[in-house]
Amino acid sequence: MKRSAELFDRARGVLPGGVNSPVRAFRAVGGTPFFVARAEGPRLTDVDGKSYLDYVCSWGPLILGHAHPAVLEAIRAAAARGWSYGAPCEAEVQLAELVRRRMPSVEMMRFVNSGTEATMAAVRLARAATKRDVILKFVGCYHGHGDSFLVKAGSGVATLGLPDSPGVPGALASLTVTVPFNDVAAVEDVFRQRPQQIAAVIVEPYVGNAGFIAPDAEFHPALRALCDRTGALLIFDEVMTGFRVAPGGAQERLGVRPDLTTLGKIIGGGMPVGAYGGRADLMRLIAPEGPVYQAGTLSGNPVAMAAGLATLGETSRPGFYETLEERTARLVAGIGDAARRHGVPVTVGHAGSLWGVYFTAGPVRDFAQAQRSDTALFARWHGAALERGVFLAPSAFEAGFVSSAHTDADIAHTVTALDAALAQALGR
Ligand code: KE4
Repeated sequence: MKRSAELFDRARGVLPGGVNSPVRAFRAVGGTPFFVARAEGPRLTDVDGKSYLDYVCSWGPLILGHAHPAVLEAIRAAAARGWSYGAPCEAEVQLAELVRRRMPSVEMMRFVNSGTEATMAAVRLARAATKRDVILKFVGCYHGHGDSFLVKAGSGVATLGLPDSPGVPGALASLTVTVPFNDVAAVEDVFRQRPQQIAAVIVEPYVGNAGFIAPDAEFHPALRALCDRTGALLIFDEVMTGFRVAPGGAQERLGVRPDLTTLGKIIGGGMPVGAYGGRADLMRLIAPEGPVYQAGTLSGNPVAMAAGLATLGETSRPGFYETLEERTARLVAGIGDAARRHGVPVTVGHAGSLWGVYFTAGPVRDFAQAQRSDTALFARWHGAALERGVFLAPSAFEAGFVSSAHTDADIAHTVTALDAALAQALGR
């Protein structure tokens, strides 16, 4: 860990917390982050030469694993033709048409450079289209660092939000209402108390930013019906679930059609890409066709488009998602069996190759229940797993991922290593 430690010391002198995104600093699990020298397939190798089976996968984008040959070749070929034009290119159209084929609710879309940009633009569009200001989100769901989303629940269920970060104006936070995930009654209360005020409901269809929380069967159909009845728009934030939990994302898996969808991660294959899209009548309100402004210097970047096209192309192969889901099921079953053998209360879950583990007895239907999990045990488990060459997300409240580069042997090795890591974390 010597070289990583040296680099982390240097990094902390020039980057807040030594990182470019907070979760990477390992604050939730202790210890200090390893610095990556290279990555290939399912593995990361750090600057001290230690390799790890990677279940973070760049927080979702790398569904094919690292440095996939098809994606590498697409990036190389695109870069050789120049890597930023400031003018339209064919790849933007090709990727948009591919997204639409896989996700028919996305009749039109706009590429941006991150999931945060996508959700910010989607909420601005929803407010413009409905001429309403209030948005409803769910506790534990993360939609990027836009001011409207860094909001904590007010005291009462329907109380307007309070800033959850310095720098977020109270006036803006008060336009966001936050209720528990899976709580249809709480959503109905908000609509009853704020008739005709709700511009949009934005939701992670499967919550991947609180660990892994699956929706109740009736939850999303209820949200759809409430939005239809009240004129609010339903926004599925599929930055994490899009093309991850099914070929057409969570909306295909759940059979619910949102008005708007936000995307990111996989559609860039690891290059900076986000997107928002949905009903054409809504998207035609976006400049220059309509009055709602949104822009971006590097939006639709040709190299990023090429990476996204190559990535989605590989996921279109027959059996891709089935194999991935089967391997993920084997991983989480192995973790759950090991925890039960060690006498540890555990709740595991997955959808496609998005998965999560809580050290608490189930069910975990919302963030409050997730918070009952033993985060100290998770932190010790995370460290012991690292020692055994397995990299889990450095927080009990983050989801895990499996890529198509993870083989059956990798999964079996991981289950054995995580079993031993749990024994160590339990002091056995
Ligand atoms: P980005 O701005 O980080 O590209 O996307 C924000 C975002 C929006 N919506 C959902 C559902 C997301 O999961 C994300 C980002 N996810 C986190 C993972 N917890 C990114 C990791 C990080 O912040 O470093």
